[in-house]
Amino acid sequence: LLVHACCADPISRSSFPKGFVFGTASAAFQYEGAVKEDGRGPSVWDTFSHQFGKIIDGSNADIAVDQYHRFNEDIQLMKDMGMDAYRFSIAWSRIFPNGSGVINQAGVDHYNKLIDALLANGIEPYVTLFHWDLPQALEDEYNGWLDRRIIKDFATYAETCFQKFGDRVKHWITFNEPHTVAIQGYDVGLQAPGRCSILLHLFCRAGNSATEPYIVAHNILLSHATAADVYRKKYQQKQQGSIGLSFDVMWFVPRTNSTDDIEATQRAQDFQLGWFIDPLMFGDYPSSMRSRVGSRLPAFSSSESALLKGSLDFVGINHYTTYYGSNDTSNTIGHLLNDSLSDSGAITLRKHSFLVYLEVLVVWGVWCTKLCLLLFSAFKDGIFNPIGDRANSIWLYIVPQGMRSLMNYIKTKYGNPLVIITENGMDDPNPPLINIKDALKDQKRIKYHNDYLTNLLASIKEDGCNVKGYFAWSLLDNWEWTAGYTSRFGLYFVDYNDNLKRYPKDSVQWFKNFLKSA
Ligand code: BGP
Repeated sequence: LLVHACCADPISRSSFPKGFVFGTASAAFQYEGAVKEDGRGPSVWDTFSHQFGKIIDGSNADIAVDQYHRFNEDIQLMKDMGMDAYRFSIAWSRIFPNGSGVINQAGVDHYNKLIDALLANGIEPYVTLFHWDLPQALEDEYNGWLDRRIIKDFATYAETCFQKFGDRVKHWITFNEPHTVAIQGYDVGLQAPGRCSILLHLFCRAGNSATEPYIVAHNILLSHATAADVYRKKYQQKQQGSIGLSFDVMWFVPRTNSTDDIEATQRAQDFQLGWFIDPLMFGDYPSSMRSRVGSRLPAFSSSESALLKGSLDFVGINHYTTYYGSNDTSNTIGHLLNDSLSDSGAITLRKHSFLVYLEVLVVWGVWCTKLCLLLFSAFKDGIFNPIGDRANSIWLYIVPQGMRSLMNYIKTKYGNPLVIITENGMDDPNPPLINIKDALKDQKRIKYHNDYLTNLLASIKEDGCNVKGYFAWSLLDNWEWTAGYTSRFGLYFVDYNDNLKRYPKDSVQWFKNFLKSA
């Protein structure tokens, strides 16, 4: 369950195996800004963030942290810390403003410059192809991920990136957090394209929460597998790179040691990580999903299964937090809501969504029906019985041992695959709740990284888990989706009131010392 790390000794880079990679992570939409420059087409997140009430501070990412113009400056920040790598994403609509068709050379030029500058400074690029900013044109044309036509368009976009950048990019991540896309985008409707099936819920576009998340997930999985197949057949040998996907994975601990809670905890993990990784490892969805979702869960043909199976060179893990897992005895909420979050029969995943909702509600306070029902189920599960200390985001409990337990789970269940932690971090509040001087003293963040890394190290050294890299989320404070600018995950503080100046928090010095000791 929760495996505790043994060693109290201070850790440093030299405690980790040779060649272990340290970096920071980012995403195009959260960092770049410059949304109308050099021929970039709009994405679903441009549309969504400009709608009233979607983002808790009413902000958008038109400027974000302006990395489109300041990447050289930001690369110096990484270099100064001694980071080995940088994970960033390519904005699909900079390469194909309409999602498909004619390539936008100015977009290609931009990423060439970024990649070249990273390499010139000794920083290895890790590139995500899809970090949520789907070209709006594809949403308009055929409803984006809901339509199988997306598979071909994604594969063409991915292949274009392999062709243009693969001589220098050796680590490809096809998708960031497909589980988040399916649930937040198509079940609860909190993220783009904001679809869900409760029409009274003022927040979302009409959708069907009981079916759409599964269709979207299915098409994302097939898009990954198709792109990975193209990479392996045409580029991998020549370019000598690898291809993986980043999963969002919380760790779950049974609330009690009753069989019901233990089984529900496993189901929660099946409906989170298993939903996406099982098809890529074993060729099909977990059996608990197949039996509980029934005909609403799309099926893979045998050739699709073969394409999916083994299509990961590495497993990217975005891990932030741990939750209790508990059985949903009555499932009343599930029957009322008729959504995919009820299918697991575990309250666990719903509670996470509820906490994200609550965060949004604090500012806008209007979204009603679904919220009340989520509230009821979260109370049933005891939201005021947190599993750990909290960061700023109320969904983010700090439970470092969850990292070690999760690594062991992956090792045992999936045959010790190569794992890279592609995100891990915590946020502070935004001024005026905290002033800049205090924000720079981020001892809590230092402890967070130290303790999560200690547990990661124990999983490698003592348990034999095959982990080869760690990326902190995030290099800079940035535009955090629904939370807008209210949540600060950066190692560097960004002053949104003064020309986006970057200031090192104490955690920068901590990482510097940690990384120096090679
Ligand atoms: C992950 C995303 C990141 C980042 C992070 C912080 O799920 O991959 O893009 O945003 O979460 O969480 P949030 O922005 O939801 O507060």
